[in-house]
Amino acid sequence: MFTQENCNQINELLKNADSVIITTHRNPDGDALGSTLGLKLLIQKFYKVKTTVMVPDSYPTFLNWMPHANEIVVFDQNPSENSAILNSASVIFCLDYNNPGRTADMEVPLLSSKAIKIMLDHHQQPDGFVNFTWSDTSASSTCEILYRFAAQMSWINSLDIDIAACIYTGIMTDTGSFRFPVTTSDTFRIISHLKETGLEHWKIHESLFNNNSFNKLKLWGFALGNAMVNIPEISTTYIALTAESLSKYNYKEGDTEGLVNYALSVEGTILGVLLSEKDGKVRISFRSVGDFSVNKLSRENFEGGGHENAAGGISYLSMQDTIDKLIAVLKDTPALKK
Ligand SMILES: [Mn+2]
Repeated sequence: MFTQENCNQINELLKNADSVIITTHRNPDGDALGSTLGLKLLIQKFYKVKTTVMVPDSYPTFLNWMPHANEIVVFDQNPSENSAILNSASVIFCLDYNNPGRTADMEVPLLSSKAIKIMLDHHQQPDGFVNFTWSDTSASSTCEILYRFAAQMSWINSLDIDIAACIYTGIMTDTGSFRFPVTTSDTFRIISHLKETGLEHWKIHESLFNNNSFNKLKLWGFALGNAMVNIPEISTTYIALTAESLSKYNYKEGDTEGLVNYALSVEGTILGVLLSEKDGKVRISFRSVGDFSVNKLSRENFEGGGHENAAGGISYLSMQDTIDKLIAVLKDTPALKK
């Protein structure tokens, strides 16, 4: 958390800033958008400063309904203009990531900007590229940290239904609908407060989960029926989606969100992996149960990281070479052997 002095400094910064940019990681998810939009709405309640949410690349359409989502600036739609906006910002918030590499092409302008940088995050091993760091790896989500930050800034009695919807979305999605062990009694106390604003939480579940496109479900059918491989000797199940199969089902950003959990749900599986090929790279999602660290696996082999049981990575090899490399690494991993 921050000291009271940190909060006083941040208050002064926001009072005197010309512009505030709120950033998050590439492939933004519910926690990324919930925390950035929620913070924007909070800042707008208390300060006059122009505040913009900027994401590295486009976000999934199932998050289109989020309050003020239509005002989000997508960095890669106009990199030169958006680099200039980052460059001239007074304050940049870094939400739901702790390593500038997680912002893809936004990394260079982000690092070169002279703005004061403030991190709120719950991923492992934060990088020291910011001026203020609130890193809590035990927090369920960045939205839960945002709530605590708002409480410390004395903003919390001004929660309204839109801010509550943003914070709820991040906590709910990052806890797997309050299922994962990171969900604590404090998490539920926060939800209770959010409900007091009049929040209709069921509408959020409807928007997120009963909103599948026909193509997406056909893609999931193909993924489970034809592209999933179980290797019991190493307690691993993976799903590999080539660029060709993604395009056959008219893939849209976010269509494979949550698919990796089906790989993990296979009986006896400790490691579930989703590999998807896009723009000549293979993006990898890892999920594990128990004390097998996918953060370590991804950091050491696939230029990524995240949490102990959920992490992302990338490979510049072909799909088949990536799978071969993955299996070779896992074969030497005693924790996965039967
Ligand atoms: Mn998160």
